Amino acid sequence: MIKADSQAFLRDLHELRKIGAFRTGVHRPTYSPQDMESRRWLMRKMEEVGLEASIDGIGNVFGRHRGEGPHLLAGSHIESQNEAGWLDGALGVVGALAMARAGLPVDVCAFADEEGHFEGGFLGSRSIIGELSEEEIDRSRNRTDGTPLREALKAAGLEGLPRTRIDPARYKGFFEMHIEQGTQLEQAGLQIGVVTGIVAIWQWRLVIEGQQDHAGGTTMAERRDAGLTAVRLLAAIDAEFPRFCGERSTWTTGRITLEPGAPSIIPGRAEVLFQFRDVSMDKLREMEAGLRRLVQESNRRERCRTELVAVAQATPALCDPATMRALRGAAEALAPGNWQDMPSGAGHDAQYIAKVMPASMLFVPSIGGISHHWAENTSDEDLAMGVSVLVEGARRYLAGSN
Ligand code: HGY
Ligand code: MN
Ligand code: MN
Repeated sequence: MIKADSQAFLRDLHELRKIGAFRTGVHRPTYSPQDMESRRWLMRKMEEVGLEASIDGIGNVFGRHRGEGPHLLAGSHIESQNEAGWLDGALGVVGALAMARAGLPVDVCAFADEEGHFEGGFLGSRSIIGELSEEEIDRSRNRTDGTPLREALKAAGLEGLPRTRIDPARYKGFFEMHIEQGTQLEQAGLQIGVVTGIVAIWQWRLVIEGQQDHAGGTTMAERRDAGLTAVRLLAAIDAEFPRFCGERSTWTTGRITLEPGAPSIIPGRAEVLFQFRDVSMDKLREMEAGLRRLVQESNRRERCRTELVAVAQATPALCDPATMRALRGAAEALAPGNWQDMPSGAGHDAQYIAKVMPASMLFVPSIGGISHHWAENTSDEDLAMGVSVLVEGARRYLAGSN
C-alpha cells in the first residue's frame, strides 16, 4: 500500500530546519557553507530511502531510483532567500523524499539556486534540462556581493564536476509540493491547492546616470539627481501599468541603490532591481513594451539618463491536465471539499521542468500568507495533509487513475 509516512516526513523537515537556522526560519544562500551542509544532509537522506545520491557541477543534488520505471521526477530547491522561511523549497524536496520512502518509483532533485542569488536564476532546473550555457555561468555574479558564480562554485567544492542532464523519456511526469506564499488558501479555509499555472518572472536592472555633487552648493536648477529620476520613473510605472496589466500581474522594486549613498551628496548613480510577473506571455510582452515606453519618456524629460537591462525572462507554464486530475482526485479523497485549483504567483522550478515533461504543483497554506521572511510557516497538520495528497496523487497518476 503506497502511503506517505507523515511522521518521518515531519521529522525530516524539522531536522533540515536546524541547518542555517535564523530566528524561526533559515538563512541558506546558495553555495554558502550552510547551504552546502544542507545538500550533504540531503544526499545522506536520499541514500537512507534507497536512492543513489549525487551532486553535480552547479549544485543540483540528485537521488536516482534504483528500480524499474516508469518513473516520476519530484523535488524543488533547498537554498533559501536571505533570512527567510524554513519551508520555501525545502517542503518540496522533503516531500519528494517521502514519495521515495513510500515506495514510489521516483527520482528526487534539489535544483540549485531557484532563489536567484546568482544572476539568471533557476540555475539548477535550467541546467538539468540543458538551458544553462557555460558562457552564462562565466558571466553570472552574486546579486548581493558581486561574487562571480565560477568563484562560488569553486569555493563550494563543485568546480569541474559534470552537470546532470535528465532524459525526459525516463519520466511520466514531475511533481513539486510548495507552500502557497499567499493568503488564498488560508482566506478560503482550505488545506490544498492544485496549481493550474505558474507565472514567469521578468527581471530588469535600471541604471540611472546623474552627476554626483554637493547637496547644498548645487542649486535645484542645475543638479542631476539620479535618485529623483529613479523614483519618478518608478512612480510613472506604477501609474501606467494598471492600464494594461493582467488580473494577477505583479510588479516589484526589490532594491534601489544610490551612489555614493551619503546624506550630503547628490546621488550620481542609481541602480534599481525591478521585476514584473504574469502567467500570460502576451501580458508579459505588453508590460515590457510599456516599460520601454516609460524609460524612453523618462530619457526625453529627465536630466539623468536611464539604461534598461534585461536580467532574466522566464517562461510561464501551464500545469499538465492529467497530473492535475490525479492530484484533484487525491485531494478529494483525503481532504474532501477542502481544496481548490489556483494559479501560482511565485516562480518555481516546475516551470522549467514543464518544458520537457508533464509537470504539476501542489500548494499547502502559508500562515498569514507570509513568505520570503523568517516568520514563514504552515501548521504540521497542513504539512502532513499535503504530503499525503502528494503521494496519493502521484500514485494515482502512475496508475492512470484520477
Ligand atoms: O520569487 C519567486 O517567485 C520564487 O520564490 N523564487
Ligand atoms: Mn520556492
Ligand atoms: Mn522563494
